[in-house]
Parts: sequence; structure tokens; C-alpha cells
Amino acid sequence: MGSLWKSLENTDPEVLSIVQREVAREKERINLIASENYAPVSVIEAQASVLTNKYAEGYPRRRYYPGCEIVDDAERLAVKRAKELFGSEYANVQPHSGTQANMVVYMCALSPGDLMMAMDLACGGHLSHGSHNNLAGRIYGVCHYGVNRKSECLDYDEISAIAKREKPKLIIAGGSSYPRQIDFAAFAEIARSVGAKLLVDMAHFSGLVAGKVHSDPVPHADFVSSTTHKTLRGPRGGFVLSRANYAEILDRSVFPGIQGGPFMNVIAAKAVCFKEAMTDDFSIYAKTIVENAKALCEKVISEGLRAVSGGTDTHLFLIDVRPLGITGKEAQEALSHAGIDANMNVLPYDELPPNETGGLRIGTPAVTSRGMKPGHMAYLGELISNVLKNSKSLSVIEKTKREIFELARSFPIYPDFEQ
Ligand code: DSN
Repeated sequence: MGSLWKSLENTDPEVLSIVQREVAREKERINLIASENYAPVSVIEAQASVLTNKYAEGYPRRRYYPGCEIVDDAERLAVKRAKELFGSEYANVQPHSGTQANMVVYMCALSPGDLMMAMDLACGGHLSHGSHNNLAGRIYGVCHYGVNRKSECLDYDEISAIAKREKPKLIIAGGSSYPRQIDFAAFAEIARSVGAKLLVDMAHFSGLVAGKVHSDPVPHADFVSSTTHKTLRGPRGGFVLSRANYAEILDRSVFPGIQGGPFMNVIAAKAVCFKEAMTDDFSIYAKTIVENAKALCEKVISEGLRAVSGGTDTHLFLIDVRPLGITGKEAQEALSHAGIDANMNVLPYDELPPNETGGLRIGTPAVTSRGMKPGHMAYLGELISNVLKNSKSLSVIEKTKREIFELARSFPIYPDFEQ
């Protein structure tokens, strides 16, 4: 790994060995976890810089520490680029994660005990959208909408009826396993009709929005929250977008509301990520993510598997593995033994618990970053289908593992660093 790691090698070979083992793991396996990606070296360099040393509570030119002039430039640049990339009047790049970004919006739009309305977790929502296991679920009231049982898609008439009945103060659109495009104009109209604010959590598809291959929530939502590390391919972190009129209250909700010192190294890495996401290459990348997801989904369907809602418009899709006589957990384990990482996921109206599930979530951001194209998805889809249909067969799993190893080797993650 060269001289870059000399210090770590001298100080803590045990941790260096963990890093090296993870490098090898990522190289040798095919990653289809819909929420993961490979950050470019430029992002990793910014994140690994001495900017990690600086405390900078507050905002540029309004800090509670001296010596912030230089990190101020990093934050200003990240904010400017986020606003430019997404056409937003306001951006806050300090949230440490997508969940933190959501908490910021709740603190701004709700008082304790107020009601929020979000997609049910089993239908594709997210834990931070008011699950009883999450702090938001303890502080705020929560009601849910799901998907239509037959189409497995959002039913806007039904969502409107629930909103009219429950009268939430905040409606959340977006989640972590819904494979279809979302009609943000319809959500905005529903929110307006009941006097609610609209939050779109675009954590999963913000890279697709940046690449202009997904409907754009910014013109329709009061607030937009996101992570930076999924389809957007930046460092792990979050951000919030909004109209300028919420600037002051959102700033206060982040700091001192729910966070202390921002991670200035991560903010610099977010600036790099936003810059990369403005390029033509990134637009092509985003388009290819969706083409790959469609190609992979079509292949597994042609192999006889069932995809929730019959397909995908995004970077992910869900396979219903119940007809194969296995659970999502067993599917995840069989694929994992074969060198493929994809996570078990609850299906709409799943009768199995979240630690077993009837579904498997598959996403293409990471394999697309490695340079794979729809033609490669046909081969991958065949391997996946074969393992799922023969999940107890050691010979199928061993043979697939060898093929996956070869496939992974021919698509290096960091070609400039790999021999
Ligand atoms: N854990 C992420 C996901 O896998 O979708 C969301 O936070």
C-alpha cells in the first residue's frame, strides 16, 4: 500500500491489517448493497486530511473558536456547490448523516407531540421516519402510508385520504427500498391541502437527481434531506436543502440544535463530491446506474424470479424470494457465500420479521462505479438467479464464487492503485 500507510504500520499494525483486509474484501466481492458505493480517491484524500483537527462550532465567520478562516472556505465552497448542484436557495452541509439531517428538519418543522406522516418501513420507508425504535418516534406522533397491495406502488389518492384524516404537520416522501419514481408534485399538493410541510428524503436517489435521471424534489418540497455516500458517491455524511426563508431556523436546528462541532474534513470531502456530481461524466454514471438496475432486474425476472412492483425506475429493486421457499436472510447468506453482497429487506406487507424477511434488496451504484454496463448485468443476473434457486447447493455456490472472483478482478475499484 506504499508509504502512505507507513505511520499506521509503525503505530498500529493491527488496525493497518484491518484496513488491508477490508481493501481485499472490497476488491474480491461484488457489492449490490443499494445504499453503498465506492468513494473516489479525491473524496478519501479530502476526508483523510488535517481538516479533521479543527473545531468550528457555528457557521463561517460566526464560529465559537479562533483559527477557522481556512475551514470557513471549505464550508462556504461545499454550501455553494450543493446549492448550485441541486438548484436550491439554502443548503446546510453540517449534518453528520441522513438520520441527523432528518432530525434537523423535524426540529425545525415540528414541536414535540406533533404528528408526522411517512412511508411505512415495510413498504420502503426508513427507520428515522418515526419508527418506534427511533428517537423521532418517541418525540413525535407518527402515522404511515403504504403502497397499494396489488401494484406495490404509491397510491396518491390513498395517501391524500390518510393525510386528510390524520392531519399531520409534516409529510415525508422517500425511503430506502422503494424502487419506483415518486411524484413529488402530487405529494406537495397533498401537503398543501392539509396545511402540512413536505420533507423529501432523497438519501437513496440524490445522485440520480444530480445526474438528472430522477424526478427532482427541490422545486416541490419545503425541505430536502440527503446522505452524500449513496448514489451521490461522496463521503459518509448528510445535508439539508430548503428555501431561504427557513435558513435561520435550520441553521439553529443543526447547531446548537442537534450537533456540536462539524466534521470539517468531511465537509471538504462533500465539496469534492458536489463538484464531481456536476460533471458530464457523473450524469453518464447516474444514467448507467439506472440502466444497469433495469437490465439486472429484467434478467432475474426472465429467470423466473418476482420483483416487487414488477421492476424498477431507480438504482434498486426488491426480489420476493418467498416463492423459492427461502427467506431473505437465507438468500443473503447464500449470495454472500458466493461472493455477492446484497441485503435482506422486508417486502410490502411482509409476514416475516425484519431479521428474516421475504425479500432481497439489490442495487447497482457500486457495480456501476466499477465500470459495469447493462451487458454485464445479464451475466450477473444469471449468477444471482442460479444461486437463489440452488441456495443449498455447495457446488453451485463454489462455482459461482470462482466466477464472481474473476468478474470482480476484471473491474478494479481503484484502477490507478491496483496492480
Ligand atoms: N441503512 C441505509 C440503507 O441501507 O438504506 C439507510 O440508512
